[in-house]
Amino acid sequence: MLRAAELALNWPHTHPNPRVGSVVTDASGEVVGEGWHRGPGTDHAEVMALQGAGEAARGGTTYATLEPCTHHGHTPPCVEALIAAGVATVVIGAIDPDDRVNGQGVIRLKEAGIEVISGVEEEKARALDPAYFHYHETGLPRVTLKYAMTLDGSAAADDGTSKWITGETARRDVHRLRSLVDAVVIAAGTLREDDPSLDVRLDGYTGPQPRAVVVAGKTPLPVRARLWRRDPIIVSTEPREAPSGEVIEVKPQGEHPDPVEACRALAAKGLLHLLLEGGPTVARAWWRSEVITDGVVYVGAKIGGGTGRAPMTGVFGTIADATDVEFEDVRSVGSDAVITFNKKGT
Ligand code: AOF
Ligand code: ZN
Repeated sequence: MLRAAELALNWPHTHPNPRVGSVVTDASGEVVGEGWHRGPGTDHAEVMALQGAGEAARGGTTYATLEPCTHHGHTPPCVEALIAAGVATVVIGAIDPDDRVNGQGVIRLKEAGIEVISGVEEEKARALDPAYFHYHETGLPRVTLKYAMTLDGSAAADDGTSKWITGETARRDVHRLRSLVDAVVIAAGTLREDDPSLDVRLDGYTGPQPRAVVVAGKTPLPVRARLWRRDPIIVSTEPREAPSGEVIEVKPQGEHPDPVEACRALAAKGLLHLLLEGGPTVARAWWRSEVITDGVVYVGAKIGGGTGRAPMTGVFGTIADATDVEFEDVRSVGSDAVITFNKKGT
């Protein structure tokens, strides 16, 4: 199962489909096939592994990090492939939360006389693709908040400048983060002020680029911006023209798009994992709407010493109202530090 989990990450860009890995052993327990999913329209992991195994799968065991599917989607059901291959035992990591499957896979395999063992390394299996599970359980995407700040908690200088809080290595790490999400989200203010590209610029990177998403209130969008080359999605509270890409309209919360509605609309487009890159107003609105599930904070080895501008500005209410989060990882990147956290219960 641990090998299957490793295989699942061979191609992390599967959304809206899940990352899934699979290993097939023959009747003597020897590995005879390995597979992983590569996104909509391609073979499911078990099918790829069974193809590698051929006749050797008969009487053996198939391991899959996700419950084999029972429905005809882009491809035929995996349970039928497992039954046809004469597999004796199927070992499953996590139950598939997709309504079309959700336990049906286990039932169908058992009905066919196959021994099923489920919940093996379940936590690891779910951790392969937290966004997929979060989406099917809540209808919302995983939203990772990212920002950089100085050691004394400032995201911008007194004159408003905010570039180069961290060094080169940390900035490269952001590109690695972007390569693992479906979309990078900013507010229209950041589009105007920073003119970002929001793409992955890493040597040798050949994977897909994340979609660029701009959350826009009532103010006009810039006519010229690098982002127009990337066909962004504009999430807007009203109909508007954009030089490229597409506009999706969602109901407002005050002046801005309602964060929950914006998230729902983006997830419905298959964007199950969003990286929220700012600025502070959108970060605060999305945090208060409780759509943010986790975060990555780069801490520059610098002290500002000014009045500065905090990433989201202060505590909402009193200090006792601050939300507790769980630090998942704290590590150095070059001369800076990066902290990844999960909001409790997500
Ligand atoms: C598996 N193994 O490797 C994957 C599964 O429309 P389709 O055919 O691409 O199906 C997408 C759904 O199939 C997805 O939501 C999930 O329920 C299941 N994905 N199942 O047994 C796999 N990728
Ligand atoms: Zn399948």
